[in-house]
This record gives sequence, C-alpha cells and structure tokens, in this order.
Amino acid sequence: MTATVAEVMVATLKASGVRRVYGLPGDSLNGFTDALRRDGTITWGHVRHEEAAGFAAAAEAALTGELAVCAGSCGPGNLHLINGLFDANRSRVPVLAIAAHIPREEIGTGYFQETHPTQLFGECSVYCELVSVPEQLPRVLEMAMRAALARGGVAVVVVPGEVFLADAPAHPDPVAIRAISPVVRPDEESLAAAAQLLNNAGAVTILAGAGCAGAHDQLIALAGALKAPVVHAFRGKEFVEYDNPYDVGMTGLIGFSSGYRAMEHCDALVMLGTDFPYRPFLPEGVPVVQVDVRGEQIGKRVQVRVPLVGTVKDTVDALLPLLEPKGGTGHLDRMTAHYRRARARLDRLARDRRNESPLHPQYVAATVDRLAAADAIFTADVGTPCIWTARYVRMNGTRRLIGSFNHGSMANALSHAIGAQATYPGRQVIALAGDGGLAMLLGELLTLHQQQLPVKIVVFNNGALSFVELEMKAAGIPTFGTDLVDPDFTGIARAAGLFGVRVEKASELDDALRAAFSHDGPALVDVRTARQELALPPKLTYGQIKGFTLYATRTILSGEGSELVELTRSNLRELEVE
Ligand SMILES: Cc1ncc(C[n+]2csc(CCOP(=O)(O)OP(=O)(O)O)c2C)c(N)n1
Ligand SMILES: [Mg+2]
Repeated sequence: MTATVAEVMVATLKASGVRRVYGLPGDSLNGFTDALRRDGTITWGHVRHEEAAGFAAAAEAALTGELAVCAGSCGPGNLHLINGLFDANRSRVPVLAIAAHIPREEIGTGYFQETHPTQLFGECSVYCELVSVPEQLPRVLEMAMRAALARGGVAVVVVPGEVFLADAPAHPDPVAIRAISPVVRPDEESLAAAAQLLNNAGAVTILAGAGCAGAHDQLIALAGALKAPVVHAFRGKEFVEYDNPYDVGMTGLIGFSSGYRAMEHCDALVMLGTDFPYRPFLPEGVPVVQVDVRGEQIGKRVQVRVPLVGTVKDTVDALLPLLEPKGGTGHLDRMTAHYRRARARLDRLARDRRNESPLHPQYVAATVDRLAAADAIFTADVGTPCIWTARYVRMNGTRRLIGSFNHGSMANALSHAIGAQATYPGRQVIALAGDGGLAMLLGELLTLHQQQLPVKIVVFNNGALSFVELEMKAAGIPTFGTDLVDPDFTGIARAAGLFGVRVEKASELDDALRAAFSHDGPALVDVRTARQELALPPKLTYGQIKGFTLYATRTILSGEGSELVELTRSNLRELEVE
C-alpha cells in the first residue's frame, strides 16, 4: 500500500524518537494531523495559540537536546508560530516547524490566507524549504531535521495542504535522525598560542555561557589552573553557578557588580561558549581568548587575540595540559570576596518580612527557591521575573532554567513550561510569570487544564510592566503606558480548572506555595508584589547616561561604593548606593 506524504513524515519523525507535536489544527494541516491520529504514537500537544507551540517546542529542545516539533496551519496559523520560533532559533535549540501552506495552484494569486512562509520564516530558521512535489519527501524533511540538530536552530518545512495527502514515492524505511555530539577541538597551533597568552598573563577572568553545558568539570579545572574568577551570562547560570568556588556572579544589565568588576580588572579574558551581547560590559584593551564551537561567533562582541574553535569540553581538555598552573590567588580572592559581599546584600534584600504587603519580589523568589524540588525546572518571564530568578533561584546541576534569554520575548514562561512539563510529566515545573507576561498568552491556562500538565505558576503581580518602567526611568523619561489593571488571576485560574491561591501578605506565602506545589494538577499563585520604583543614583544626569539604560547600569556598576545593580528606590536606600 502506498503511503501519503503526511504518513511518510510521521514515520520519519517517529523513527527519530519524536514523541509529540505542539500545535493547533487547520484545514491546510488536516492531512498531517490526520496522519498523526491514525498512527497514534505521537501525541498532539494541543495549544490555544501557535506562539505557545513554538515556545513549548523550544523548551523541550533545550531540556533534551533532541529535536522538538511544532506545527501550524497556513497563513495566520503559521504566522502565529513565528515569535516562538525566533526564540528557539536564537537560543540555538533544535526545533522543526511544519508550516502548512495554501494550495500550490493558488500560490501567487493573493488567495485566502496566502503568505509566503519561506520568506517569513527565513529570518528565524537555519533551514526553510517549500515542498512543491511529493518526490521531495522524505529527503527535505530529513535535511531539515539534520539542519536543526547539527546547526542548532529552527528548520521549517512548508507543505501545501494537498501535498500532505498526495501519494509519496516509494522510499526505503526511515532512518533515525538524532542529536550527535562530535568531538570538536582547536588545532595545536591555536592551543599553543592560547596557552602562551594565558601563561604570561597576570590576572585572568573567565566569562562563561550556555556553551558550558556538559563541561562543568572542565570549567572548574580551568578556573583552578588559572586562579580565575568565573563570571556568567544569564544563559550560563544553570551550567556555571553551582558547586563553583570561583563563581563571582552574573554580569550584564541585570547582573551585579562583582561580575562586572572581575572583567574590568583583569589582564586577560577567557570567553567560554558565550555570545554575551552587551559590549560596554566587556573589558577594553585586554587580550581575549574565545572558545566557541561555531567559529563565526568569535570576535562578534570584542576583539579576540586567540580564537579557539571547539566545544568548551574538548577545548579545555586539550588546553589544560599546556597551562602552567598559577600560584597567586590575589585576583581570585579579591573578586570572590567582592562577590560574597554582593551576595550577602542580595540575601538581605530577600529576608523574611512577614507582614509586608505588597511583597518584596526578592522574598518571593527566594521562597520559591527554598520550597521548590531539587530537580525542579524553572521558566522565567522576560521582565523583572528574570531579575529575581537570576538572583535568587539556585541551580544545582539537576535543576533547569529556561527563558527567552536571547530573543527576550515576554510571555515565554507559561508556554515554555508547557513544553517542559509535557516532556517531563513527573518533574516539578515552576513558571515565574509577570502579570503582563501571563496576560499576553493567558489562554494557555486552558492548555494546562486540557493537557493535564501540572505546571505551577507563580505570578509577580505588580500591576505594571515594571521592567519597562525601570528602563524608562533609567533613561530619564517619565513612565508612560505601563499601568496594568489586572484582575485577581486566581479567579481566572479557577474558572480555567486550575488550583488558585492569592497572596497579599508575606506571611501567607509559604503556605500558598506549599499548597500549590503539592497540588495534584496545575496551580497558580497570584502574589501581589511591590511595583518597582527606580531612583537614579544622584550622581547620574541625563547627559551622562546618554539615554541608554545600558550606560546607566554600567555607571551604577562602576560607581564608587556601589555593589549591585539594584534599581529600586528602597533597595538603593538600603544599599546606600550613591
Ligand atoms: C513581546 C514583547 N513585548 C514587549 C516587550 C518589552 N518588555 C520587556 S519586559 C516588559 C514588561 C513585562 O511586564 P510583566 O510581565 O508584568 O513583568 P514585570 O517587569 O512587571 O515584572 C516589556 C513590555 C518584550 N520584551 N516582549
Ligand atoms: Mg508586571
């Protein structure tokens, strides 16, 4: 019996271990969804907005390293996928998007729901092709899958609705297309140049990113040999921060000053698997060794003296024998002491203020951290939830943290959590959501109920687009358009079939979180948190900061007596930041 194109696609996905497809059906996608139904082994991850399907697939791919799949119907259906796919592509996680298309004979006629998916998806994918004739299958699909896995990113296969239903040409049994981990290390000459530079340098600092996944031992060994403080970028947090005596915290817009200072005061910088984008935070005039498995990434943000193309793991393994272990620990001691002070101050801000109302968001994040499971998966909304997560949610090598760290899109936490929970039904998945972020894809609460995904949502309900208010105030302009008139989200959650509990006072938080975390199903904790009030440090003037938050933050970081980037009035007062 001949198989249809859709059946061949399903068989190919199945052979490669794909367990589910996130999406929303539509006429043009019917051939594919019907083939899934008939096969019965791949779950249909039904969402309420295709954007959530993109985010969910991104989270699954980030957690497993394997291909995750989403699908949308033609025109608006696959347009809705786009923001989630941008997130996946910029996080370099392997996602396949199946984008249904209008009938072939209508392409170019301005037909109902017509778009040009290969153009639209071009910017958020590493591979994007139209299947014009059934004979392109299964090769185009296989190439798309390999591209997503090998290059790390999104591959889009655009299929006109009737092509799904067409007979596929005879083909051999599908092969499994899975993630592979090749050994990639630099040549001897480059390694020798890096070793010479580092052996001759005095104070060395390491900036570590998400490329350190799977290379924790190597990172610690390298820091030990170089007596180097280790700074991390946000996406590196889950791989770098734990069990790390060299840790000096995060840098960047929401980082704190020990991370900044360790790079400001070094004689050489080693960048390990990071595409940290903010150039003003990188040191000027110091030689840089940059390790990245993608050679084209090197030197994008700062001039690099020695490029090392390879994985962090393989490169550090090859470099270590060439290094002369450093004796002096002066730089390391100074930077780790600075970090300990900064950390202690952060922890003070999160101390128990039992009768406070609204709650300090720091306290909320620290309490979530304390009560969450040792193997919890956290997702954090872009906005201030990212700040609190970065500072108070501790990683341990088992916990995971997923966010829209490169694309920076709001509304990611709930949708990422859908993918995380679908992938690991038995693990605790906690979405740290903003009130703005939650409302943006609020319909996905229904997905949690319908798909029986026991995600725990903690809403930092501050009645505002608070992060933007911080940015506006930092830029010296009055806040505008940032008020949110929100309902009690627990009422909505309950109506959607979730367990819901509202927290008005700090004394209620522990019990509410415990109840939600132990609830056998999805739950939402709506926490009324303080709206952040930025007070610019008095020394800053509009002229000095040139209207850019970045420069304001940098000035705060390097300012006399400042220990942290902490932009709230109460916190600035408490920290006596001048
Ligand atoms: C889709 C999208 N729109 C707008 C922005 C700009 N933006 C960044 S953070 C933010 C505010 C987020 O508000 P909320 O979720 O309530 O979190 P808060 O900062 O208030 O804690 C906005 C509007 C964005 N990053 N993504
Ligand atoms: Mg908010």
